[in-house]
Amino acid sequence: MAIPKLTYFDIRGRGEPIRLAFVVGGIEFIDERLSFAQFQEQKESFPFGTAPMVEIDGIVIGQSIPALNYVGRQAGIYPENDPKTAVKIEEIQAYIYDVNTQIGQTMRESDPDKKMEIRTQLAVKYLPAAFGRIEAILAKNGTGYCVGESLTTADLLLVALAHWIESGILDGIPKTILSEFEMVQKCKSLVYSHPKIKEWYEK
Ligand SMILES: N[C@@H](CCC(=O)N[C@@H](CS)C(=O)NCC(=O)O)C(=O)O
Repeated sequence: MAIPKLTYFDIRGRGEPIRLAFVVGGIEFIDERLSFAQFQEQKESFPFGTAPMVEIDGIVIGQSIPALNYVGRQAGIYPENDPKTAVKIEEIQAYIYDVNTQIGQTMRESDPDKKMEIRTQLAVKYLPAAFGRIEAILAKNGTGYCVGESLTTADLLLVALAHWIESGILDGIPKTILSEFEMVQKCKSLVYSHPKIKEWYEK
């Protein structure tokens, strides 16, 4: 069987949780990173005209979360035969995706004043409320992870969202906005201290 391949940009973004799932599972993979120009040339070869794309086990997966969970299943961080745990993971992922979309929409706003206005609203209202909900889920679970007692693909997605916000690249959204969410910070430190993930970032 061919080595699985992840095709994405040379950024973390939607590709990094999938990279980390491969890494956690110790699964060899080709980490193809395209420039934006290369992507434009190849765009029509992606199932939905977007990246990431994962080629694995003879199939092509063109949506990031199904790809993450497919790899996660092989990595042991998404359940094989436990629909109740799986749906709780997917529920959190769907919410994180909603939050991502709210921020992502501002990237396409060409009027800088309008962009700042929307981002300020997100920073003041939407994001504190959204992360308050995520914090409550983490607190209720009580292990530091989103679901259950160990790392799942939901945690990888949450950490990717937190990284995007905390990297400081989103003008108008203070990079410190998540510091008050202790459970989110705890989940992050659990993920980043996973031996294989630590090794990946030290490379
Ligand atoms: N629902 C898709 C969204 C993918 C998506 O929007 N990818 C962006 C990069 S993060 C992209 O390919 N943008 C380039 C384009 O749309 O031309 C997924 O989760 O995979």
